[in-house]
Amino acid sequence: MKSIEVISELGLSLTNGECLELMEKERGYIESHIKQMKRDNETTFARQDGQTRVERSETASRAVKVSDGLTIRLIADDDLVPDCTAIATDAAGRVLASGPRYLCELLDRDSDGIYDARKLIVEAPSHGAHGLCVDGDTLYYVGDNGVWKINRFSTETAANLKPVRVLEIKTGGEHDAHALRKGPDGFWYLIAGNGTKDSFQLQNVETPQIASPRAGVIWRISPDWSRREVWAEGFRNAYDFDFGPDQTIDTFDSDGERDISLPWYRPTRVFRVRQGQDAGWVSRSWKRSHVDPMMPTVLAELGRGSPTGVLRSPGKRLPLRFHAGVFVLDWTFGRVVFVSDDGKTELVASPSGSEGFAVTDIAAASDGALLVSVGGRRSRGGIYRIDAFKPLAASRFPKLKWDKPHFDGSNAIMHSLQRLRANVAPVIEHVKHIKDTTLKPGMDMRHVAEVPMVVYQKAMREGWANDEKAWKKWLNNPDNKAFRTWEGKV
Ligand SMILES: [Ca+2]
Ligand SMILES: [Ca+2]
Repeated sequence: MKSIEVISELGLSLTNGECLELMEKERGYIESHIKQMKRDNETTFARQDGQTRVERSETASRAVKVSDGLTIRLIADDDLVPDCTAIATDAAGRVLASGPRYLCELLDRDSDGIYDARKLIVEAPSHGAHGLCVDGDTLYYVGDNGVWKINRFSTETAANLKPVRVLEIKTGGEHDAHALRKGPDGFWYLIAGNGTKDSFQLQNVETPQIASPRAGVIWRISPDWSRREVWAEGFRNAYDFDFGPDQTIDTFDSDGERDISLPWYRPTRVFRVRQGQDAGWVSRSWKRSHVDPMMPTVLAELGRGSPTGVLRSPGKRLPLRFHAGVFVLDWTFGRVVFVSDDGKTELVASPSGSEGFAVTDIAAASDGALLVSVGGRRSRGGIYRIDAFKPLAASRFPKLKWDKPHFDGSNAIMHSLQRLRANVAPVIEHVKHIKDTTLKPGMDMRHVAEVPMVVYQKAMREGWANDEKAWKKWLNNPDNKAFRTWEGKV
């Protein structure tokens, strides 16, 4: 495992990545407590570690390398945005950020492009927002077991800002509710990880496309929050999404990290999803392959990683090659990757040395540059700005077309495939029952699988129903694992 050194402002040396959580626990509590005391009076320390804010920005910016034609600059440091989990921008150019127990607006009092103070909006949510979304003068955040809204966040004084919960849903864990966005159709879209199945009872439209949702889902919710429908299902733990062309949504889902060396391992994948689709994560060690006709389009496979932020390219200002596609973030390896609509990928930013670059969220600045936050699991917080070396004139960027659904094959075919999958579901349930109740499988007459009738009929049609070799091949194929009652090689 690649490890990234994070030097905190207190001079502690911590190891990032999956072991960070364990190693850092004790240290993190003390550290965050001290930081909290420092922040309580909202004073900003212009000088730390003998360096000015500008010098610290220069050092941190040099530790990240960016792709040709781009520049990067740290614009908010750990003292302003510790352990930053989410960022958002508004049309007036405000930058909003959240982390554990803070949601704030950043201020640049001397207009040098580096934030030097912050205005606290609310001391919440406790684990830092996972979703942050501005709609006019209303700010929404996802955290503290719900979606909350704060009216007139930019004009009212902090004492008058009272968050109101508009939706109750599990948050705070790494597999709970995450990002929120307002769709081009005026509806709310909320993505939730595979730890939120208790919330499926929130679905209340008359004829939902997905009647019994599974795993991680994307919700579509009416503007007044009263009508709720699961729009897509079967994600493992995608954190963020953005709208793609023709009523699609782009998202970045996690891999099956425990199965890294096994044949059925699936890497992190960037999906382009349509309404009603199932992204194929069924259970631990069982994720469907992209060749499955029911799967969303897989725009890219990006190996190991921990997917976080997703942003449709703001287009304007950045070099032309970044105009049509989506930016995705990987927390584990500190990668910002661009995936174009035709599936080409480019590494946009990554750490140049051993400094941490644990990317958590991405937003478009009002001028079209990219803002990327770092933090997570109590690591160093910050916000970087990625800009074009020679910005293009910010004019006439084509608006995203979202008025008609994406056409991908015949609906009749999709419906019959859906029916076929529904037919197979009882067989899978039965297999689970056999597995759970059979303690010692016999050695000679071993029950190895339940074969769905549709598969047997297919074998008859294709002439291999009596071919022992062909059946062994079918049974040993990891894609058919769900039908196996005993998992050894046949
Ligand atoms: Ca400044
Ligand atoms: Ca986001």
